[in-house]
Amino acid sequence: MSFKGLTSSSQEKRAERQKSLEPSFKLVMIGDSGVGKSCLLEKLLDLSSTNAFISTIGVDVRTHVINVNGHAFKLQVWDTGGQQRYRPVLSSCYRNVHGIIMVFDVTNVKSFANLPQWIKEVKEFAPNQGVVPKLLIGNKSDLADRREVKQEIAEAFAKEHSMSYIETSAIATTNIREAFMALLQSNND
Ligand SMILES: Nc1nc2c(ncn2[C@@H]2O[C@H](COP(=O)(O)OP(=O)(O)OP(=O)(O)O)[C@@H](O)[C@H]2O)c(=O)[nH]1
Ligand SMILES: [Mg+2]
Repeated sequence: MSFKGLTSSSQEKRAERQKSLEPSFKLVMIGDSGVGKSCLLEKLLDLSSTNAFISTIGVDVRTHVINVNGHAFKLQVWDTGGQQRYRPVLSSCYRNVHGIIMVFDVTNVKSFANLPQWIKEVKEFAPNQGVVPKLLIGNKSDLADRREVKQEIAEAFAKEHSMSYIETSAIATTNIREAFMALLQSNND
């Protein structure tokens, strides 16, 4: 099959370039609906966003090339819908995963209180979860006056569950690249 407008030699070059980007790196983002998973990913990928809440239906898979310590990684991010009704679909997302990003909203204590349930699902469905790097993100750090979860509490929780912890804001664009890089680097060590 040929791509319209591409000669076979440019197709070969394209294939070569793709190969040189190995290894590809699969990440799964999970967490309650509305915590900001899609917004964080949109900001990482520099996609224009209206910041409107368009709840993800099922799973949205996006690819991106990111440079870590001089290595280009082909990143594949599975942005999952946090609504309860999509949970049955999620079990198949964890196959061959290289990193798990769990997101809660620092202004919504319920999204923090639900983390043990997410951890339980990861344990159940991610066969390699014992060795795969995991990152906990406390998002919406820009809403300081509405904070319901203290940073120290979230940090202690993350430590207890062998996860790194970082606070981000998809709106103020704080720590987003840093968060993804931290996970990629821990896999590249
Ligand atoms: N103030 C503030 N609002 C945010 C931030 N991140 C996301 N939001 C808002 O939160 C709402 C939900 O964001 P989404 O990214 O769609 O949430 P989600 O986690 O993908 O939700 P599901 O797809 O249903 O699982 C949107 O209205 C965003 O504008 C943030 O860092 N700060
Ligand atoms: Mg979403």
